[in-house]
Amino acid sequence: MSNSPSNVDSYWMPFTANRDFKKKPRIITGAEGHYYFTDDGRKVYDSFSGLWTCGVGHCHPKIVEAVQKQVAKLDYSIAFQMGHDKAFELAGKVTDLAPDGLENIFFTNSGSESVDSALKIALAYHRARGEGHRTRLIGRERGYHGVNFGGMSVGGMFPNRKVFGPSLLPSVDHMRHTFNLEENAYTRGQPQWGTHLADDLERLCALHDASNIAAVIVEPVPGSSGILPPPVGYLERLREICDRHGILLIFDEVITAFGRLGAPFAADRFGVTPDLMTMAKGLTNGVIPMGAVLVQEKIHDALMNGPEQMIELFHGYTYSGHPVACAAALASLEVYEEEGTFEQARELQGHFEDAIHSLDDHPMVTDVRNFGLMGGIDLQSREGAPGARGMEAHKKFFWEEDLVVRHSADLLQFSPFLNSRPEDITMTFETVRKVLDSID
Ligand code: PXG
Ligand code: PLP
Repeated sequence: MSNSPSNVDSYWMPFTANRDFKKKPRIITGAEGHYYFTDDGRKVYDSFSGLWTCGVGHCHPKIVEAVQKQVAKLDYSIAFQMGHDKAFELAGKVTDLAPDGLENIFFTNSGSESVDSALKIALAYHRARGEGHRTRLIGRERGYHGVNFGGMSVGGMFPNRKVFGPSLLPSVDHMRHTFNLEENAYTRGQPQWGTHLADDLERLCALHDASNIAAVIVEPVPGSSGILPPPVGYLERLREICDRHGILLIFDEVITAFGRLGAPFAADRFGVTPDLMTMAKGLTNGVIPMGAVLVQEKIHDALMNGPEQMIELFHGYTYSGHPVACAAALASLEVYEEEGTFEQARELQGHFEDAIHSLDDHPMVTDVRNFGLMGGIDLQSREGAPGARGMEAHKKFFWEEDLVVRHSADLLQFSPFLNSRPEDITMTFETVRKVLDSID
């Protein structure tokens, strides 16, 4: 019996070329460890660990069991004016893992919600301190902060913004991105060139007056827009400028949190602690949707004012701290600790770097970038047909090589499992070469 869906018309798929996809659907029906199973009976290697989500592999038995137990014990628990045990336990565990100072956590259901929550908390914090004039938010070109209105506004990916022009938040500006092919092509890890680009924040402080700026949000390593490791010293300089001007620094760690850079958080890896940090994806190993915002204690405490019977922050989601998501997150954190996942990722990064840079000399490749277990390969676009080469490669990987490779236009992205077998990383990039050799 076929496992293929009988009707593919109704489902409007996210960030997908729907019409093209539905001509020949690529359907997943199961997963285990490092593989997906397809409706035509194949086993396919996942080189993107979900969507940067499933660091320890799919259907990890310990996480599956925790979810099964929790859903049978407490399915949902009213989130407002009531609490349940698992949410408090998880809040303690994540804040223990986080860099010092980040002592409070607000739960959401996704990265996009985490970003919008963080921006709102930043605005509320300044207002509570009598600095309500700090309303401007600063993002960065080529930043991706999800698709809700706040995240889209501070984000800097033009295709995501193009259609929504005047409806974006008004009081936003953007720093320049740090991508520069002339200076940094084929860099392994962090580029040496580009530290001075952090001074773009000083330019915006002068233009808008720093006293009007609430927060700066950046991904420590921008992911969706192409894996752009920060120039050496760049994040440190951003931190220093924010401190000088009383501006909150938000790290969007939706991709980088929970081991992707071989440390619990990018903040640990770079030795730079933000005032707020967003996370999602790896919080539950992708098993149940969940996100969160970690905040410095001073931010939380500044908002704990007014009459005690009053709500301090008018913000929250029906599913904030959902019991099943909390159970998945608690089990994931246990697995990360028991299996030494972050250390495993750290040990793999040298091999991953060598493997991905084996494509440096390919004539179709214009740049290769990597940091931790994040990697990107830019393909030269076909004349007049941007994205065509990336799409053709993606389909060949899937149909002919039993490999899922994420692509965004002509960028190939890689997010190997944090517990990958080195030979699978080697296989991935050998297959990339084979496929690039076979297309025009
Ligand atoms: N911030 C960052 C830094 C992200 O990477 C989001 C926010 C939004 O999270 P949600 O859970 O609302 O999707 C993300 C999500 C890709 C890719 O191919 C990246 C994301 C999502 C889908 C694809 O790089 N990141
Ligand atoms: N829309 C309506 C009509 C609602 O009642 C609610 C929540 O009660 C929402 C949107 C927000 O949903 P959520 O809390 O899941 O984000």
